[in-house]
Amino acid sequence: MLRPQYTSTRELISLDGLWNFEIVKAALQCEHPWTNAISDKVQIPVPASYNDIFLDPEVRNHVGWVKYQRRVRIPPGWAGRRVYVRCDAATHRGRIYVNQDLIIDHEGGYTPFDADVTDIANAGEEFQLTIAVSNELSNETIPPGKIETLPDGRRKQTYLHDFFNYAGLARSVWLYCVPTTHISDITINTSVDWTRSLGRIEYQLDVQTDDTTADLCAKVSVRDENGEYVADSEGLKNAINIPSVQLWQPGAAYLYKVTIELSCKNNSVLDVYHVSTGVRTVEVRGDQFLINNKPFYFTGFGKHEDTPIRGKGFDASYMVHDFELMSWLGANSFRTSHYPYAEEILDYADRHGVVVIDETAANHPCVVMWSIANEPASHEPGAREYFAPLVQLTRELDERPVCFANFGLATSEKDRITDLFDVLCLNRYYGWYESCGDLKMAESELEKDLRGWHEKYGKPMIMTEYGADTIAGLHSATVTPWSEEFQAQLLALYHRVFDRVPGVVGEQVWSFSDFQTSQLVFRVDGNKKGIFTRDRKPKNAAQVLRRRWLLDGKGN
Ligand code: GCB
Repeated sequence: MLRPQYTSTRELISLDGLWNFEIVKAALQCEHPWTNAISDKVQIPVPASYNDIFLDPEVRNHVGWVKYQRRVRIPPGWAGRRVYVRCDAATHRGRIYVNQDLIIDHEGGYTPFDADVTDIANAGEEFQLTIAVSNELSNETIPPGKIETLPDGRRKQTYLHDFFNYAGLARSVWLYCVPTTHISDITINTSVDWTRSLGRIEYQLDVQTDDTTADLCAKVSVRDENGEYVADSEGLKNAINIPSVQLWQPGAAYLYKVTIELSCKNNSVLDVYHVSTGVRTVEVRGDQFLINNKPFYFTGFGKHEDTPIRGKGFDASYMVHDFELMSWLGANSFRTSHYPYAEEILDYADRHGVVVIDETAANHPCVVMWSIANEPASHEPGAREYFAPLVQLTRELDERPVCFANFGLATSEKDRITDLFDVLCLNRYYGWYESCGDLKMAESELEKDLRGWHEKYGKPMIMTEYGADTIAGLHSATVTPWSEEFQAQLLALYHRVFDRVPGVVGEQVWSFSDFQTSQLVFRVDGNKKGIFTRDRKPKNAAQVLRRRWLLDGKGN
């Protein structure tokens, strides 16, 4: 599925802005008339999670469906093309209605979906667009959860993951059109012939057409960052060689612009689409992680999409500022914990040479590895049977290394699945959840743990979570959990161990910034393990990281 794009053959209109909004009351859940016009007395911004926009706890803690609605006009010039409404995400389930008709029902709160409205709405006319969104989590959703009915009849969503169940239209909504015969998917793989400094872009196009007799062909051309022609090729599937290739490097991104022109043989161009791509290689060799044939050391964070008021709503200002803060510390990477992020964020990482461990399929040069689970019960019977086919499927779909984030209970003796993966990712909280405040014990336990994994598997290891909750402004000259000094001391301890143990190829602190969670006695207005506060002010520990990553050059 391709993202909508404005090209010489395609157009798009942003539907972001204020929409009419309504909470669907639980009692009406089933028979509610979904498509009634919603009053404009309550309006809500898109993109944003709805929970923190209003002050009413009934909205914040609502369990079930809400409705977003607005009127949309299809431009008259779009007659004869295919027209779609595209939702970049509806957390966790979304239904798109055009006037009275349900067009699509999509499950999965962090992935996009399209509704084809061509045969329902006419060019030049207006229609009522309703998007119903449900935030319910069950044992069949990702992430999972459970709904309880309280004695007073209210429904309560409970869940085990440690981030607030933000919901709604947190990413953009679009109206777009494509030619009836159009490029529907593009797969790009890149490789390098090191002896000849030759880059290679292999591509494959999928096409959708109503005309089964059409004799289609494609021209694919590559331009460099200055817009200069580099090479081209023909056919729906082929490869293009790039002499004296400029590699996409961590910290020094280089993106080629690939232009795909679909046409009928001997006829004019039918469709045009552009893809920015980088040429780079990724390989696991022994206990090393190589990018472009050179050992790479990950520095950075596990992140969340989380900001005040907007919740998980995409915000370009926060995005750019977050990347600025990461670069200020010398961080070279992050993990998209614990769900697929907005595509805009991966685009930005592509453009700025930031390396990503991604939790979903999206083809970006910045993505060097797939993480297919966070802290599963990999020590329990059945774990292997569950994960083996998933790893196999991931490998069939893409050639990048595969990992999962292991948690403390699934020790190197008890874990049943690590041999299936390429890289060991470990989340550890010695000194915090275990031996809280005892830094001496934490240091020896951590070292023993890491050495155990290295001796058993000899694979590269990345610490994908380590850290301590810290209240900004709480200071102590003694070893005091929750203080800024404690967080700094704890990180320094982990770093000493990483530098002693062979096979450690990365450190990603949990977490980039403080973030909202469900209400629990050990969460003070959310999780406070951020190196930055929720409004992005640095805590003391930022200096420890800056010294190590930027000034001492660890990972650079
Ligand atoms: C973890 C989880 C992360 C939590 C973190 C914590 O292991 O992966 O989602 O937020 O611990 O702070 O407890």
